[in-house]
Amino acid sequence: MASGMAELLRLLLSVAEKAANVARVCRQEAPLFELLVQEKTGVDKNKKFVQDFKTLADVLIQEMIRHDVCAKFPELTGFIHGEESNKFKNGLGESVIVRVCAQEEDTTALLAKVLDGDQNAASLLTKVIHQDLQIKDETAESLQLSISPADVGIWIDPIDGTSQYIEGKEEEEPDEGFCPFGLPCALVLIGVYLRSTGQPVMGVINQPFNHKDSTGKGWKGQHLWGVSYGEVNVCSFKHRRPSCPQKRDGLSVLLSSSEKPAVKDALAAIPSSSLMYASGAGYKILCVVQGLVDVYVLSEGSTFRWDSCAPHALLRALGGGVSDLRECMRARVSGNKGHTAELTYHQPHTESQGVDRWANRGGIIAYLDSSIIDKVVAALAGKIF
Ligand code: 2IP
Ligand code: CA
Repeated sequence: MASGMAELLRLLLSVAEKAANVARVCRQEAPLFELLVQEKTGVDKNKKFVQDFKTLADVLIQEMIRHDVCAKFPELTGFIHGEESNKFKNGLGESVIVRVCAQEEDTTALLAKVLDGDQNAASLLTKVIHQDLQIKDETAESLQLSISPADVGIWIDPIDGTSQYIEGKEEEEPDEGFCPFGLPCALVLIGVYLRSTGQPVMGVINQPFNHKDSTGKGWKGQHLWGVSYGEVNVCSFKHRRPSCPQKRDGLSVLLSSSEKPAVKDALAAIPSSSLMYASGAGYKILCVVQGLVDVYVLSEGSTFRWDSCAPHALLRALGGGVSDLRECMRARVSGNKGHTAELTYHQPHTESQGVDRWANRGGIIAYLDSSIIDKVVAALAGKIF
């Protein structure tokens, strides 16, 4: 079954590119853009649909990935998870289950029903969803892994950094640097984990808005992937030395702008550390993957398995990882220094309800070099949790 995982990777690269096309089309085509940015206020609040169009875009991407993957790999049915529920209510109060149909016209009809009869918007979306798109990548195609698609499960975050996507600030990513906010922070994340151990083994990241095209109006994206299983560690991103200008000497730490002041103060007290901020959980891990910062630290349980699975696989392929911050701190207290407490992706917190079952609730620490864990944990000891 060696080629099964290579085939799966090729399919995930293609379907992530289709997802990026949906994300771009929703901002580029006027009828969709109007729906995307509509503010639901006052009397108009429930006139259109009960859920937002942005949620529909998310669900649609998720269902498209599910549809395309299950069509080729039926053994993955029931093992593809995402954040969104596909049950919708339209303006007439009718319940519609959003799914991608075998025939294009059936998908259009179904979407028109969710979109309160807006045929134009429905067919614009359907066209992208049903396009046949193949991404070619020689390295990906020559992969040999001793596991098969029947051994894995998938986490999808259709659009991570939704607020940046909706706000749409047109920052371009600087050469060898990162954007603190704006469209480049929005990412499509598809992570693959091993059903038996929960270890992330494959990740595809598509950044739909990486740089402007030659007309200056549209956007071009980029994708990255990584595979880490057994002896095979391959990442499409290659590090260039010396690293970027934003990465200074000392320890560069990337945080959410909403991080607790106590955490910021404790990390700022590490000799020659510098704190930086960016939007999007996936984007922050991607900055670590690209070596633009040394570490991403988050003290809250505000990210979920779908946020971290894909970029975690890329970090592992490069020798790094993503760990549970609280577990790392506990390990230090109990003298178990060096225990990395890496996140796994197969088991829910059974005592929790809804999305909290899949929260990365001890916070996270993402690194290329695991010796950084000790420095961060020592600085935070006694200050949080
Ligand atoms: C969000 C998104 C946010 C992030 C949050 C994620 O996912 O990545 O940007 O917060 O943790 O759950 P922050 O930017 O402060 O790190 P989504 O956009 O899919 O809701
Ligand atoms: Ca997310």
